[in-house]
Parts: sequence; C-alpha cells; structure tokens
Amino acid sequence: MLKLYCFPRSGNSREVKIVLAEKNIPFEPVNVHADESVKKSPEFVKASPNGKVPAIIDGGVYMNEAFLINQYLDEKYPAPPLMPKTDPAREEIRRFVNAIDKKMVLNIGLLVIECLLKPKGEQREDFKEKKRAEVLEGLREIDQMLSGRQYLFGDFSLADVAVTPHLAALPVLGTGIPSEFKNATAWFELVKARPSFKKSGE
Ligand SMILES: N[C@@H](CCC(=O)N[C@@H](CS)C(=O)NCC(=O)O)C(=O)O
Repeated sequence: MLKLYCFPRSGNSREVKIVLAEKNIPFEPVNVHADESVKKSPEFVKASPNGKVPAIIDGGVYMNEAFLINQYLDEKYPAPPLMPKTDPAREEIRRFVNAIDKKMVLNIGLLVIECLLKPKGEQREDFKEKKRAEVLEGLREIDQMLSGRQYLFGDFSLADVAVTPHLAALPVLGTGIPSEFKNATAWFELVKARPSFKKSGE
C-alpha cells in the first residue's frame, strides 16, 4: 500500500491527502513527528532527502514535493482527472503552482513560523503585517482570476489543491479571506465542502 509521510498540521501534506481522497487511493499515513526514528529511517531519507513532508513510497517510487507527488498520482491513477488534457493547459497550471508556492504558500509558511512557532516576545509585528498584506495581495489576484469560474482553471484541479489547504490556516494567523473578495470566498467554500477536503483535515 502507498505510504504517505506527513504530519497532521502540515498544509503540504494535506495537498497530497486531498488527491488521495479524490481518487479513493488507499494509503498508510506515517506521522513523522510521532516517532523521531522515522525521520532517520533509510526509507524516509530516500523518499525525502531534505527531510520534509509530504513524501511517498509507492512500490518502487520514492518521492517528495507535494505538487510533484500529485502530478505523479494524477498520471498513475487517472480517475477522476485533476489536470487538463492539453499540454498548454497543463503547463499553465504548472506555472501557476510554481508561482503560488514561491509567494502565497511561502508567505503563509513564514506567518505560521512567526505567529505560532516563535515565543511571543520574539515575534515581529511589522513582519507579520507585511506578510499579511502580501497574502491579501495574492488573494486579490486569485479573486480576479476566479471571475466567471467556479475553480481556478474551470474544473477542480491540482491548482486548487495547491492553495486551499494553506488558506485554511489564515484565521489563526490573524487574517482570512476578506468578504469583499466574493469570488475567492465562494471558491474556498466550494472546495471546503468537497469530501476530499474534509477528509484531508481529519
Ligand atoms: N515545497 C515542499 C515544502 C515541504 C515543507 O516545507 N514541508 C514542511 C511541512 S508543511 C516540513 O516538512 N517541515 C519540516 C518539519 O516540520 O519537520 C512541498 O511542496 O512539499
């Protein structure tokens, strides 16, 4: 059975859990924070040389990086498809996810560190405000992109999977999706209502 290295509050792990649920793929979750020896095991080191989660072992395949794993899963388990058929449309999603990982997802990760992991006395309020403003800017772009669409690229896809688990953390980071971003608000509600999203958060 496919093995998923993860931990419960990891947004990147949740991306893979959503795809596994969408495709109804059975898997064995391995919480790398529950047992420190897991991170040192040869299997995990091979799957994730940089020690990060998510990582998978699927037969002879060892992989890390959420979006790479999700593309692999979409190719190996094609139903339901989570990427478009044509090369230009697939490339558009790859570009989008690459950009979103470097901006929005990174900024949310930095906010998690600053707001939740650092002792109160060491937290920098100006840094938090700057990052929150950058996240809001990203949400504004997403809101515009969603004009006339239910999902980011029409049908539910790996693009939606790459962003939404991270947005779920916003309320505990002192922000959220402003209600004026009506398209983004409706889209997030739609994704949250999917059984795969609910299951991935359990
Ligand atoms: N670009 C990677 C990021 C992976 C990442 O930063 N994972 C975090 C958890 S969300 C991690 O493993 N941090 C180290 C740790 O908490 O042990 C991906 O998309 O999978």
